[in-house]
Amino acid sequence: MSAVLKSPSDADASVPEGTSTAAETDGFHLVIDALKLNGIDTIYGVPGIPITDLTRMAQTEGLRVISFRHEQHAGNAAAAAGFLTAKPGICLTVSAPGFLNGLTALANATTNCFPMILISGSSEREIVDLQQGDYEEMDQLAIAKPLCKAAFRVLHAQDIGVGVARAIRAALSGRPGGVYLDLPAKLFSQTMDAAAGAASLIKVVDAAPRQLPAPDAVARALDMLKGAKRPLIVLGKGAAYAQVDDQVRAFVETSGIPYLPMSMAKGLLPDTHAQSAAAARSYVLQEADVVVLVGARLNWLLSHGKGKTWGAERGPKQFIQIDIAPTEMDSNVAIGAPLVGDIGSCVSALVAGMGKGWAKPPAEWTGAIAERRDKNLTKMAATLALNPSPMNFHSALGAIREIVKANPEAIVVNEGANTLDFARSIVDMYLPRKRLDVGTWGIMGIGMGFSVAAAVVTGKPVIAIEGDSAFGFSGMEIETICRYKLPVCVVVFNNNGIYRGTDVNGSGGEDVAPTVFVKDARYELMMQAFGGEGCTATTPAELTAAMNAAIASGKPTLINAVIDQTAGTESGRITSLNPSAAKKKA
Ligand code: ADP
Ligand code: TPW
Ligand code: MG
Repeated sequence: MSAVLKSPSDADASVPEGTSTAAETDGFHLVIDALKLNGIDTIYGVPGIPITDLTRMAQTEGLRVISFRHEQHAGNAAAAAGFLTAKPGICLTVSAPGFLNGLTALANATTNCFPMILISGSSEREIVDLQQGDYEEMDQLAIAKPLCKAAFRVLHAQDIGVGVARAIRAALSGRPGGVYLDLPAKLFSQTMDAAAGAASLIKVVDAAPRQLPAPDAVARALDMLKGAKRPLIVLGKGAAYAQVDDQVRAFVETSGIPYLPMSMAKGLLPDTHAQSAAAARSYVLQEADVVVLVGARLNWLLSHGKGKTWGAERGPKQFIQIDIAPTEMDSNVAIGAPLVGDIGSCVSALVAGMGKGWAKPPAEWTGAIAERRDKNLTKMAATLALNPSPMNFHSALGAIREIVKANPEAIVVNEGANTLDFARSIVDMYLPRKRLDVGTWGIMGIGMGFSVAAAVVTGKPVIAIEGDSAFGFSGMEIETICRYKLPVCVVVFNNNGIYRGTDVNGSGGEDVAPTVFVKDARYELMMQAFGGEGCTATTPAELTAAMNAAIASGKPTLINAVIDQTAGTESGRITSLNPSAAKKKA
């Protein structure tokens, strides 16, 4: 507990008559104490009025303060920290513009079900509400509300404890998400008696209560599963977030059911697991008759559970869905067996209900999957073994695949279009929560923020596999990476642009096409500018050597990996989502 202890002479000089001269605390210290009391040890943010002193004092009081170059990346770091630790990540910003810069990350965290709290300083309520033009005037609370799970404002120092506690509960309980906490400038200098201040703080007990599934819901799910001839499990990032790795594994292995990991659930079981159907994805989605969703939504990433991808012509499928959010059920297709509860409790109840004599899925099904998987893996091995010049996505990722295999504890951060899609399918993951990517929105710009958080939270090496466009959204944060000496190795897949570097200006004018960047850009020089290691790799061997050196040294490194500018496709694997022009070219 920190307090602003006033000496008698201070009191004589500055405290008005009748004011207590006992130990006092203030808004700054109450915010810091409330966070510390709740086990929060790191703040990601950008200083400025009115929170500059808050960042200084937080550092003095033993919190780690990671100061960024732009709030969006601080916010993304907080979100990734939330996903990795299941504690809310904290992003701290100044008012209006800083707040808005952090808001994209808050909305993205909410969309992805990551717990984070955006704390922003704000201007004078009296002036803001009368719209009299205060410094950085904005009604931040109203703007944040529709973009996050909950939003609170604290006006009095004695309510800081409650405000922080409510923010933590809202971020963590039920479906996790982003929370906004508005702290007006005046709050920070408000003083109160230190003992009363300490007593006003709340240590949140059981912020994410377990939620047991109803026994009849478990029985219904088991009945459905018993009748399955071609069952399939889909593991989503909710299952990774829940940190119940042993229970999830027990469910998969006891049931013997083949599973598909969504991208951030890769490694929950090693991608090399015998039951992984990832290399036969299209086949299992089409052919499965009963599907168990474990912390995965039937959104666009799973083609909404219907259509050709799901073998619609073979008739409807039956779904069992495990999720903590009851309203997720039936969001896209009928869920015949909803299992509402926390994933640990739900999968444990299923395993208990299976008992000893549970019949594994028919060999006809698992055999057909194995056959396709082996065929596809053989095909992929042949492609990865090619060594074209210039490098393409496959040959570069073939090298990275081996690096990750040798360093399974490393965290992979991944964004881009082709760079994302190829990396997701080529780079196997071996441990839970080691892959962070563009998530539910397919958002660009998470790269360096997620990398910073991954390094800060885990202390393990981070490998950021970045499209050259994707990297640009957060590239300036390599200074942050250098400043905090973080073990981050950024590999920029440099194909001269968005998707490809080959587009031409249809008008014949001098400007390059909208998707094209400066050719042969030297991204590695950016890292050198801040004292990190920077180099170019034009072959898989050079890439391997540079990555091994980066991991061995732990030094911030940027490798400019030169990729064939003709190799990519429009939007990677989601070309079909581009609207096509009704009017064809003349
Ligand atoms: P993916 O993109 O990997 O398919 P989604 O983000 O779509 O995953 O889905 C994650 C789901 O997990 C969300 O619907 C969320 O409510 C759910 N979830 C998150 N944590 C838990 C938990 N502890 N228990 C149950 N469900 C959870
Ligand atoms: C916040 C649209 C999707 S993918 C992408 C953009 C701009 C970049 C693809 O090029 P990159 O990868 O990274 O070089 P590659 O390997 O295919 O060449 N703004 C935001 N989010 C998204 N998704 C976009 C724009 C987009
Ligand atoms: Mg590119």
